[in-house]
Amino acid sequence: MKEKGTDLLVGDMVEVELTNDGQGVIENVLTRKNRLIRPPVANIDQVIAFLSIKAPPLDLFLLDRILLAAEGAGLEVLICFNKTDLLSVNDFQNFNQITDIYRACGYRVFLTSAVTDQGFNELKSMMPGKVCALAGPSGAGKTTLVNKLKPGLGLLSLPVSKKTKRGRQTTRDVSLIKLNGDAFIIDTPGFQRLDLKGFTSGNLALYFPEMQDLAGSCRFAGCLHVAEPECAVKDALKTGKIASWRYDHYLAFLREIKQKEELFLKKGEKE
Ligand SMILES: Nc1nc2c(ncn2[C@@H]2O[C@H](COP(=O)(O)OP(=O)(O)OP(=O)(O)O)[C@@H](O)[C@H]2O)c(=O)[nH]1
Ligand SMILES: [Mg+2]
Ligand SMILES: [Zn+2]
Repeated sequence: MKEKGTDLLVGDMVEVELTNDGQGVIENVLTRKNRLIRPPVANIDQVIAFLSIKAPPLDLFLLDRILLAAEGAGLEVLICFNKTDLLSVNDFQNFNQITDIYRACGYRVFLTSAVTDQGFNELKSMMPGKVCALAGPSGAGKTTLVNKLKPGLGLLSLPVSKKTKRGRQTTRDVSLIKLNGDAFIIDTPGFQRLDLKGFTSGNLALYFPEMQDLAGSCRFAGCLHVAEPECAVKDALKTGKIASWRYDHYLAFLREIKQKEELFLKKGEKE
């Protein structure tokens, strides 16, 4: 099939004109209901933030970025922590605190293992009637999951590097796969970096579910929850209602967004 124009994403709905040789030409790309920059997909119903707990090590900074990107695009997002088989009993206790925090934020959290099959059916039960896109670092086990969902598919999956315990960027393309019934899953290349687009320093906290409701209780309207007095978010941090790493990530994202805003202003001054 030949494409007309280049800005096509997996998940795009298109109108195709059939040609005499049984092929087709894309005549029109229909308006997208949503899109993500990374993974580059369109018209999805659900993002599955898919990370391994070990090998590669759990990266909560990346997880919070994925959650933010999904929330920013107005998408439902699930969290899947994979490779639970690699956890010791002690590890599990620490890890439970992490899952509790995300659940308290309102996220649905799944613990899975391709080795023991833990959580597989629960995760699968979230897919009917939806187009789900996997998003997470290389080596987390995304393709392994897709191969389990559709036996016989045989997508390439490779062990993580013994030396670095990181993935090897095995999947290079985005592929949409039809599962039984009306479920679709999108396998995607793993990534480590994810730019924040479409957020402002003023609206960032609205995308952190645990901060959303508190923001109205801060003394100052427009409080950014950094050093302002009588800040409800900072109070919640002190009493442990907000997890320290979530707040630290908020501050890091805020710095990043502010830098972009300052650059934008400087550019505006020059013009
Ligand atoms: N122990 C363990 N290993 C797993 C699990 N799931 C996947 N793996 C292994 O992890 C390695 C990486 O899996 P992939 O499915 O290729 O990872 P990926 O997320 O698709 O990686 P990229 O395509 O590079 O983004 C493979 O050796 C898998 O067999 C799991 O639940 N437990
Ligand atoms: Mg893969
Ligand atoms: Zn505040």
